[in-house]
Parts: sequence; structure tokens; C-alpha cells
Amino acid sequence: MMKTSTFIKNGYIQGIATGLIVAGIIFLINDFKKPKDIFRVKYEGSIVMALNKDWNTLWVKDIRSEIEKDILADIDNDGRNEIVIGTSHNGADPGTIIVLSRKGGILWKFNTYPESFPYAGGNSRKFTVRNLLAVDLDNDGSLEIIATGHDPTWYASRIVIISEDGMLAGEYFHPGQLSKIVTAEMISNGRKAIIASGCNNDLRQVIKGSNDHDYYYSLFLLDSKEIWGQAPPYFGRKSYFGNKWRGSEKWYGVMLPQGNAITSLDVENQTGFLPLIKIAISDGRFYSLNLKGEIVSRGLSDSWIEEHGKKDLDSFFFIEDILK
Ligand SMILES: [Ca+2]
Ligand SMILES: [Ca+2]
Repeated sequence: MMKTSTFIKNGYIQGIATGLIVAGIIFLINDFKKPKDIFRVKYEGSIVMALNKDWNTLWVKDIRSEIEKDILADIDNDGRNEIVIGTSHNGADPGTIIVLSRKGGILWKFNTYPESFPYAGGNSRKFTVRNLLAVDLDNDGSLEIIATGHDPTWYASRIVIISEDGMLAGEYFHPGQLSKIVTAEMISNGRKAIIASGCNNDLRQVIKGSNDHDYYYSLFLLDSKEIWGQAPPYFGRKSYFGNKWRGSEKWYGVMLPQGNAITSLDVENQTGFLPLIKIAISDGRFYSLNLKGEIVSRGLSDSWIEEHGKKDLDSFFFIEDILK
């Protein structure tokens, strides 16, 4: 009886062991077959989840900072996606761009808040990342990151261009929050343009007849290879910018009358055709502009508001024409 019992017991244990080994092998085979490339990202609070194309979770990571934006892009140019995170002002790394590798390690971090702040008055000493794009700006085959950092309470914002290895390649300050950034091919010189729209809090101090309760909204263009300085009216400290005190904007447009906001900004990048900047204005107008900022077509939607200006008057003007 003892022998039989031991035999049965041993057989039972061997059975379990064999079963576990087989299950392990099946698991390893299935795991090996599971696509490892990141195809989707999910996040909640500070937790990032990387998913493959079958929606299987590849890994989960707590970056200890609230996530505001995320994109999937091949930043290190190895043919596989990394996750690029832009954080809010809450957490261990506020206003920071964090690049996570395919396996969930941190490739690099970049804080969008500058080492010193160029504007007088209040600031929160930290930013929130609002816009986040990955675009090959210099056509060398690897992606650069374009992001905007915004003060969560005060008005200033900063456009930063970050190289694939996490270094600052260009910056431009704006005295107001930037709502959207897009890029376009500049056919004439083979470079890319960065076009941004947003609110400018300082213009009412220089535009005659301004009231002090409405803001001016603006649209401007930068050459991605020549980015420096600050937007009009150039109230930032000269000691910060030096001889790059005036910004490198190719043109800077303002919506009139005061309070008229840009509600959407897009670019039509069509092969064989010149790109067009398309904007919609809160008064119901919409425009197509070329990359010189000239209006090439205009329209009026059903939501056009008569009180915001006469029907036959444009609402887009270059800043130098307004300040004449
Ligand atoms: Ca990669
Ligand atoms: Ca590049």
C-alpha cells in the first residue's frame, strides 16, 4: 500500500510538473508570437499602458506625472515606435516631454519650462505641455519634436524644438497661450514652416483704442530652421534674448476686432500643390492663406455674427499694418 501510495503521489507530482512545463512552453511560444511593437497607448493619470496591434498589454508604467498629451513616433529612427508623453503641471516632472522606449524605459526627458523666465510679472515656475508633434523638420530622415509649454495660471508659453536625442534645437516665446501648432512644406526652400495660433495678452498695450477686457488672437509663421526670440510686442527681457530679442517670425497676423478668436487651424499639404493655411474665426468667417500670410480665399459661415464687423471687411491683418 505504501509503495502504491508513494507511486501514485510521485506520479501525481510528476503529472503536475509536466503540465506546468508544457503550460510554460505554450506560454513562451504564445508570448514569443505576440507582436512586441507598440501600436496603441492608453493612459490614466500618471499610468502609461503600451498595447500591441492585438490590443494585448505589453507593459504598464507609472511615470509619476499627470499625462496631458501622448504620441507614438519612431524617435530613435530604428523603425519601431517609442511613446512620447507630454506632462501637465502636476507631478514629479511637470511640463516635461518624456520619451519611453519600446520596453518602457526612459530614453530621455526635456522640461519645457526655461532655466530662467524672460517676462516680468507672475509665473508658476512650471509649465503644462499643450501641443506635441513629431515631424522631420530638417528632412534628414529622423523626427524632431515640436511642443508648447504653457504656464498653467499665467499667460506665457514657449515653443520648443527638441532633437531626436532630447536636446533643445530652437525656442520661441509667446505672451499668451498657443492653442494649436501645425507644420507645412515650404516649397521654395525645401524647409518646413511652423504655423501657430493663439491668444496674445500683451498686444492690447500697444494697439490704439484697445479695451482691457478682450484679448487679441494671432496667427504666425516660423521657418523651422530659424527659430528664436519672442512674439510681438517684444516685452520680454533683453538680457534673456540678447540680439535675438525680436522673434524670428516670418509674419505675425492679428484678428480684428479685438476679441475675435481663431477657432480652428489646419494645413492642406497636398503633393504638387502649394500648402494652404485654413483658419476659422469666431465671428463665422473662414480664410485660406498662403505661406506668406496672404489671404487667397475667404468665406462666411452660417454662424457669422454681424456685430463682429461688416460683412465685406476682413478680420486678419499683419501686426505692422495695425501698429502704423
Ligand atoms: Ca524607435
Ligand atoms: Ca530631422
